[in-house]
Amino acid sequence: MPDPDAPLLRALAGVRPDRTPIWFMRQAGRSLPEYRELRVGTRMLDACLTPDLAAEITLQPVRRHGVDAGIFFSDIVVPLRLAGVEVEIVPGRGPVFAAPVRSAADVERITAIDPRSLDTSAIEEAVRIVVAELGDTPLIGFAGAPFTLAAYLVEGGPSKEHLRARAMMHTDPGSWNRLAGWLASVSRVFLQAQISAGASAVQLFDSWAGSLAPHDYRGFVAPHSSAAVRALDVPVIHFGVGTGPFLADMRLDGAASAVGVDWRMPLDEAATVLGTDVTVQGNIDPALLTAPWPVLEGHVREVMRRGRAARAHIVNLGHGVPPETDPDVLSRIVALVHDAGSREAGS
Ligand code: 1CP
Repeated sequence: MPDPDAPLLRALAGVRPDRTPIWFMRQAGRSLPEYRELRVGTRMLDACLTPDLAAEITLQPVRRHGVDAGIFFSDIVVPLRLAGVEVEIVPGRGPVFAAPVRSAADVERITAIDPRSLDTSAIEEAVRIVVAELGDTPLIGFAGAPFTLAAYLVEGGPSKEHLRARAMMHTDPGSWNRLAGWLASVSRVFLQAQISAGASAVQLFDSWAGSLAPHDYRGFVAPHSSAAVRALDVPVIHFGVGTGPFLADMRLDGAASAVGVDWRMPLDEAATVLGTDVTVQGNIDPALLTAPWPVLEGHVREVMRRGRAARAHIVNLGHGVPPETDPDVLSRIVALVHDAGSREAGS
């Protein structure tokens, strides 16, 4: 059972814990040799749906780095696969859909699938194994936000500017809202499966929201993201890259307990925009992971100093761990944050 006073959960509740919590987005995965070894011969989505494998991959970075949370090893497109949508994760590229969802008829077809029909038993089994193994350490569940999922689904695969999804909002708002509403329901079912099996918090990833104009974010996206996470039984972290121009909206009217900030906006500035009833998460620049240690150490200390402007701070990167990262550097950052954070609390 996770400790209800675990530093991550205290920070999410708005209390500054004695030890500053830290975890890394994409901490499981290709930066770890033990992950690469375990994945040989198994396709990504098959690995996600094999409970003991997904559980072991989730636990690897927790054992290695001593982070304050596990993040469930899965992918944002897993619930779509469970809904029967044909999708593969192509190595070196990302999610690719056999049939992109572009026309009103495509939207009609996909949204006819009942989100309550998803068989989430493999997810629940994996989460139960992880939670039992983690002991005091909390597990963070996650899902993709409707816009980031739509960015892949409408395009058919990864894209730079997500033009087709953004165009649909304006060319056929009815279809857009139907699709985004359905994606919100699918992600919510995925989150609820992880929560019912023991996840202590969840993160909604709207990684590509930064490609939106603020008024489009407000009008076409935020209501659907809110629907995905509103009134869940655990605290919600809401993350996106490049969301500075509409950061306050990322609070989702109080549905988010914490907002993740990328490396572009200093955390004290973010805290001013976000106010005092939300925790900040972030925002070590992933580019600095390859810098000489004294440079990186100075940067991490600066991130922690600026994070003191918020009601509470969860240290993380501004985006995911790059695959070529030296895992020892991540362990060293964890030790630094724990040491520096507890000195501060004790002083
Ligand atoms: O073979 C492999 O190792 C594939 C690489 C990989 C991994 C390890 C993919 C393909 N997904 C994942 C796991 C994953 N995906 C996790 C769990 C592990 C962890 O965080 O430790 C999570 C939270 C995700 C979520 C995810 N998938 C996001 C949001 C997070 C983010 O980084 O912004 C996104 C955008 C995806 C899509 C996706 N899946 C995989 C890739 C390479 C991508 C991105 C493709 C692109 O650039 O558009």
